[in-house]
Amino acid sequence: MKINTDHISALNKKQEDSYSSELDFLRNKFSKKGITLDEIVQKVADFQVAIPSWALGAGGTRFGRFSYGGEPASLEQKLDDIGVLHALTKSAGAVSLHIPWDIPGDVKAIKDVAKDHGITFDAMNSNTFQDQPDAKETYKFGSLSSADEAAREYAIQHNKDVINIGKELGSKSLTVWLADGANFPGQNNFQTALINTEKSLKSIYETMPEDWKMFIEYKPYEPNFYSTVIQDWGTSFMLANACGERAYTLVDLGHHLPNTNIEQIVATLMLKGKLGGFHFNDSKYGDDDVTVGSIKPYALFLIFNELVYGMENNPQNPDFSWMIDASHNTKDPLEDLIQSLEAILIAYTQALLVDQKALRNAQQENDVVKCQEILQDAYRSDVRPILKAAREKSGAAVNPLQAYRNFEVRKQLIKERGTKTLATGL
Ligand SMILES: [Mn+2]
Repeated sequence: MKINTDHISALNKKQEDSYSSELDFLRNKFSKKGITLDEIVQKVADFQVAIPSWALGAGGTRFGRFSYGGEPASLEQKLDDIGVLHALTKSAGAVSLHIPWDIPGDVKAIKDVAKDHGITFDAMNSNTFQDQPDAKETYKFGSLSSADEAAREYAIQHNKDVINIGKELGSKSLTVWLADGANFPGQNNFQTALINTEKSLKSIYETMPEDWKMFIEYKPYEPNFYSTVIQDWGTSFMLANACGERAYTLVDLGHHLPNTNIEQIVATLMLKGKLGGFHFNDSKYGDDDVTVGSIKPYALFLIFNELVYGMENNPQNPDFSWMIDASHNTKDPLEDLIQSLEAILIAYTQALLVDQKALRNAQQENDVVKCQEILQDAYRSDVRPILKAAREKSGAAVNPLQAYRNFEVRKQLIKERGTKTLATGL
């Protein structure tokens, strides 16, 4: 399945008039504040988010998984799905692979498929949270942190193997998310587990090519319910510093305890030049699989406000690896990803509209009320016309979800692949 660009432009033509007056309204409103809308449209058009290879099948919970017709059954088909997303949105130009779920059989063929869709290979993800059928050691009681040296070495070697696969594909980074921890008090020695983890990460870091980065992801709980070895940003930051310059913290929106001030974490890490990766999702209670922006859009905006500030003021921080990290089983995964991209771009655009100069002045004057007004003036602007203009500019569908339904993509995929295919992954 490939989206025909002529079909996209034909569909766009029908909608040209529908947003131009709204765009003019925004242009006038923000030009009075010295904000140039055309620059913002360009920034939005340039913004790219990686799609994880595991988000294209029906996701699920540990209680059940309800399949969706036309799921991709191979890595090629996963890339084809991202190709559809990228053609419709022009903002999904990268894939983040998960090993061993997506080991490419024929590297050259995979690279050709990706190139054909305009997709690059973003961070590689290792997996030491489940045993594979042919596993020589078990991760049941931990991997990089394990008290068992053989299990640790096995997990280290797996990460090195992932780097080697990534090197062939042209990836430049490795994301390590460690499920290691304890389910019961007394199960682990906290200090030993941390020492082991640091040693293991250093060993992986040392074999990374010079132009690679390592992202260390944290999570407070799950799958372990008493403690996680890398439980918070502080632990990740400490480990990244121990490894070296090219090791960074990765923030996943869903990996925080309720009400954590994530925007402050983002600001602190960027000041220190140590925020490398970013995973989008949302949560109401403690999950991390709900569509980004569907529960807490204002929090997402506040986080983006710090990200935008950091991108403009913290040259010490590298460019980000952005990725969507969510997958649920009650939506068509491609529609869910289109909604995710929309939410991300809306929050990003709103943050770009914050009158930074006025905000600095109001902060300097301790005008608390004005500070809040400035933020909310940006947040409460309907920025969707800007997204539409950005998409039109980059050749994407002005309304990707509508185009997806109009082209009957899912129906086509079911016709091509059948109703019983299963994507590899969770
Ligand atoms: Mn994540």
